[in-house]
Amino acid sequence: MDADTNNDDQIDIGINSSSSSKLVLYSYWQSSCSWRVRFALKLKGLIYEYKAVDLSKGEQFSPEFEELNPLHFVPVLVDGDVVVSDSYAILLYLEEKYPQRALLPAADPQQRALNLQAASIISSSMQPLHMLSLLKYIEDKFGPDERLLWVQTHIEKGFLGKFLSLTLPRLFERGHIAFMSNY
Ligand SMILES: N[C@@H](CCC(=O)N[C@@H](CS)C(=O)NCC(=O)O)C(=O)O
Repeated sequence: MDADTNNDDQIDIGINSSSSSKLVLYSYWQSSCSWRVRFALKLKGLIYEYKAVDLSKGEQFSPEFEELNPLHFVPVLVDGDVVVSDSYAILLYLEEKYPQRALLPAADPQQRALNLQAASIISSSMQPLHMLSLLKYIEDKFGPDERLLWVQTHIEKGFLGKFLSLTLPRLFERGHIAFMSNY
């Protein structure tokens, strides 16, 4: 695992720079789950250390990383003594611990629910069907053509579904929702 500094993500105003906790994000550049968290950290102006876990080299299976997430998935956020894995949980943790620049609309339960619905569709109903370990399993069992077909089918199904393709863009256009569902 490389411990490198991601300057791009750290140029912000650093709202947590005076706090005692130090944020560390275990991430991989091709991981959409990790990007969700990176966007949120950036938006909230939080400074953090970026630790790359190279999934292509199997670094998610290292003993050091297994201590943090026995499921071997990035992202993992470490905030002092607190360790949170799973992007959805990390977003909600950040929202509660660092409420500045909210990810969710403040008051309206319906708008909050729509945001959570969009985030949940992507993180629970779509992305798990494309994770590296699953695609490797499909390729090993059925070959590379089946792997490609599987990915295309499920990405199209998710993005062409009525909620993400019609309802959500309409709400964005009208300025009704533009928060957590952006990620
Ligand atoms: N539900 C988890 C899923 C995490 C996940 O699937 N991470 C992928 C990268 S986006 C991963 O680490 N894959 C490693 C593997 O499949 O071996 C989240 O949203 O964080």
